[in-house]
Amino acid sequence: MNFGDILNYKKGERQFLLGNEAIARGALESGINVFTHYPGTPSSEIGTVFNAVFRKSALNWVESSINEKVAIEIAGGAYARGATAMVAMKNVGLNVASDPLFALSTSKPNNPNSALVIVVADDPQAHSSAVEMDSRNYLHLFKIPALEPSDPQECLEFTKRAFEISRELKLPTILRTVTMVAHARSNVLLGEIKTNGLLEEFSLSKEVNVASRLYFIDLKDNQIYDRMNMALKLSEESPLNRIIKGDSTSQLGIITSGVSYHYVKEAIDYLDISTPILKLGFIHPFPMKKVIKFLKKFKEVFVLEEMDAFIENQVLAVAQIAGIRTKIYGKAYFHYSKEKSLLSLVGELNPTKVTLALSHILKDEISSSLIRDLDLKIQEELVTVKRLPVMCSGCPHRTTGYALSQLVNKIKSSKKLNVYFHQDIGCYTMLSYPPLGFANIKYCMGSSIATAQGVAHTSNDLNISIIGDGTFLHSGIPALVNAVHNKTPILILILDNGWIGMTGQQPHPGSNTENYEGGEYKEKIDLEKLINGTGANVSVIRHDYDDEQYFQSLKNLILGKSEEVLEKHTLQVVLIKDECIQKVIKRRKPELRIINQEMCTACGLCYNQLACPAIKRDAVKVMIDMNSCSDCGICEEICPSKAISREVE
Ligand SMILES: Cc1ncc(C[n+]2csc(CCOP(=O)(O)OP(=O)(O)O)c2C)c(N)n1
Ligand code: SF4
Ligand code: SF4
Repeated sequence: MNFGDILNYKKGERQFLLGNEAIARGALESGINVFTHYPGTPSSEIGTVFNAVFRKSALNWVESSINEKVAIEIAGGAYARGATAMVAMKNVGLNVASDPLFALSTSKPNNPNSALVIVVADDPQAHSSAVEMDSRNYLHLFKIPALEPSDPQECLEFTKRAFEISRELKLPTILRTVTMVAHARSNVLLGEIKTNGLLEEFSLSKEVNVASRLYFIDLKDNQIYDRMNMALKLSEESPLNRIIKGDSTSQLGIITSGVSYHYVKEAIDYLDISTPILKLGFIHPFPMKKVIKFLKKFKEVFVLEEMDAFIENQVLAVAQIAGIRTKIYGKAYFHYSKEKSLLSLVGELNPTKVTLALSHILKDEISSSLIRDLDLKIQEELVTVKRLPVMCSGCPHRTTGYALSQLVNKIKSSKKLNVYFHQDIGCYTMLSYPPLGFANIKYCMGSSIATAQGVAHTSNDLNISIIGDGTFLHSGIPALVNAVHNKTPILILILDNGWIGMTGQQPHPGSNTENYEGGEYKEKIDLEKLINGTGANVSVIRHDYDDEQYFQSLKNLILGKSEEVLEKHTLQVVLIKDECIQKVIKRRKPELRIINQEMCTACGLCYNQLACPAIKRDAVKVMIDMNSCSDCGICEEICPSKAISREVE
């Protein structure tokens, strides 16, 4: 199935869609004019769909922006002008977008069609994130409405509703998903694609679009809180907050939202009970009256949600305000009690965890053998093998990491100092894991160049920043300018693999987008010129696959530049141009390599220290797995016995 097909599906059809595809379809059915995003798992496919359909659709503009701040500002500009706009990002992306969003949510566009939906995809268990962050906590700060779908069908419907709410209230509206919704696939009943068209006439009125002290206090009073009250009314009356009836004599009720609703349904089926459920889809503002009415019916209520106790805490507050004595269970309740192992505030929920927690609440009504079975089941689930993430075979970052591994001890012992690695966010983050282990500090995208400065100002050691091209463009440039301005002696390695590798090889402004679907109109930013423009010393090295001395040249360059940093107290930048192998293998037929068993001494350099996953050792020999090898050729260059060579046909 092709992501671009979404435009061809007709009203009334059922298509087997990803949650992310359904969101894109929902936006197309809402007559979207402008889409921007910054890739980040689990939100990236929304951008892939829009990039694939852009030129064939009625959209005015689609872009993968340089970062989330710019993405939301572009969408926010279009929104002020009267467009129907969407911006998508992952959880931590909202941190980057939060400054403009705060101001944006206090403004009020003057145009009747204006609507802005912000899709934020959270990642419980941090499967593909550095941190586990619940973006819902921003809702109280921004004071904007938010919806949370449970499955792909709701992704489509809630997206459409989010645009309507935004248009009606003139407030940006958040659509919050989690991995298991964004990446779930199910049949989705489709509506009709709409082409809204932009009104020729529009007004950009200063009073309603400018967040400045002069207008802000009035705006906050009249617009933000008034609009929040209107949003609250919508939330109280919304069918997205609905009760699923159960046993009318049940002493227990369940309040849930998002994917947890499906876990609850599975748990109820498994335990063969019929508990009434309040399913919240319009999660902010919190529908207090509806919740109070629900609470009053039960002796006990169980709140189930992914990540923080966001809903549970509001249920507790509402119960306190209304003087309701219903006992409230939830993740916070279990987490802070002796029963933490039953349900924790950390990690991802699943049907077994939910069933187990529910069965413990209902322990007097459920057979003890069933609870024992569940306990065993969860123990089995916990023994899943934990594996470290690995870079692809042939990944250029492995080559750089291996070069560093050969230099570090040399520098440490000859200069009698320490070498500190400042890591950033990208596939190269995996260099932090064994056998290489290059990471002393790693915070967030773009932080490596600044953390290196922090340590350099307080020690004489060598500080090396490792940052990818995508991350450098996203948020590394200000820190580079800062370092140049302050003449801070650090070594910056920019691992320019041409793409945003980690999230699926999406383009960034420095990518050659000629071969990228929908990207032919993009101008490629020359990183070398950009860095030169800051006044930094930059040396460039390219991986040419015919150069059999690439690894040696890379090593020499990094060593030379490290010495310059230490001896001349200068800032040095090395731009390593070695394309992501996942892109290279699409254009080049790999030349496979073999190991000559007579020459191989099983020294371990290639399979242990370079740790290429395509090279394996069993009891008798070292071999290259032809299905995994991607022909980077580095093993051939580093083998001390010259045992590795190209396969001759
Ligand atoms: C604020 C933020 N936005 C998005 C992401 C998702 N993400 C993870 S790594 C990455 C960029 C990786 O690109 P690059 O630095 O070029 O390294 P590569 O993966 O190509 O090696 C992105 C966008 C994130 N982690 N944080
Ligand atoms: S996707 Fe590209 S950059 Fe990421 S590990 Fe694979 S080869 Fe390396
Ligand atoms: S580096 Fe060469 S000698 Fe060492 S294990 Fe690999 S193939 Fe054998």
